[in-house]
Amino acid sequence: SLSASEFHERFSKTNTPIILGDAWDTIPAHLDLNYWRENHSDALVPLDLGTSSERLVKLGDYIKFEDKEMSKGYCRSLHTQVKPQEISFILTPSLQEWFPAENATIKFPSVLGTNHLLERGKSYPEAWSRWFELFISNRDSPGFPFLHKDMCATHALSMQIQGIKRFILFPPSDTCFLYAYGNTQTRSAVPHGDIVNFQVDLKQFPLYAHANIHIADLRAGDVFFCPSNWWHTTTVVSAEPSVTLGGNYVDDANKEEFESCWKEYCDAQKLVAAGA
Ligand SMILES: O=C(O)CCC(=O)C(=O)O
Ligand SMILES: [Fe+2]
Repeated sequence: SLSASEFHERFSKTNTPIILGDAWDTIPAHLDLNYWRENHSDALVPLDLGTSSERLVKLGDYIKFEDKEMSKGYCRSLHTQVKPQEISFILTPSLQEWFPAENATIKFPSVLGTNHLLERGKSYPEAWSRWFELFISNRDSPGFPFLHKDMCATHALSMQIQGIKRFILFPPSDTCFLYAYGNTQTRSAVPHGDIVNFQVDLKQFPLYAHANIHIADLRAGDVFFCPSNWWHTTTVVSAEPSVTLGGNYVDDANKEEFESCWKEYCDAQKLVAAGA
């Protein structure tokens, strides 16, 4: 029953994560495992197998969850056709690349307000105007492989279709405790597996002791708002496999920071293209 303006005032403007429970009327509830099995069994999807290896498999084979090796993989936002060195130039969200017709039917939840990525005539990829990602895994998969924050200060949303997915989160002010690395400083060196098992080695990562961990268990029918610059990683905690539709967007609260990050990103790409 929350209105878009109430959502904006209470959660978006204050950059506060929130689970909107029992939001079935807002999410594409039909996209459960049965649907994927019945309609897209032969489609090839990428599985993240950890330690930088991945493999294309038939979706129907994977979601039987019978093959031990395959079951340890995470079907997530990787690319099926693009070579790794091209990824940063293409920036097509996974659902759009794997299942464009399904992607076209998904609606941005109206409670989240105005999504500025829908505006045309901007330099960022048109594909971002329908920025949805498909995530499927079960408890045998370690989950999203690293603690990170999403690019260009975008907000993230997750629509939980089936199973229970655990988000582990840290506020932006914890960045100094999370051992950020990489060109954009958006990944944490603290191992994902140790975070989700609450076993981080404090001798190796002493500052982690000061971090403020938050846990959000998403149940089927939930919509989760992960505000810009919040660090997050995930794992599945239900016996039932998990199906999540994720996405990223920009509203009034993060527009300015998004635009400045996007400009910086484009400038960096120009340098890379010039051989820097
Ligand atoms: O649903 C998940 O595993 C989280 C995905 C995520 O954080 C991302 O794709 O950036
Ligand atoms: Fe993310």
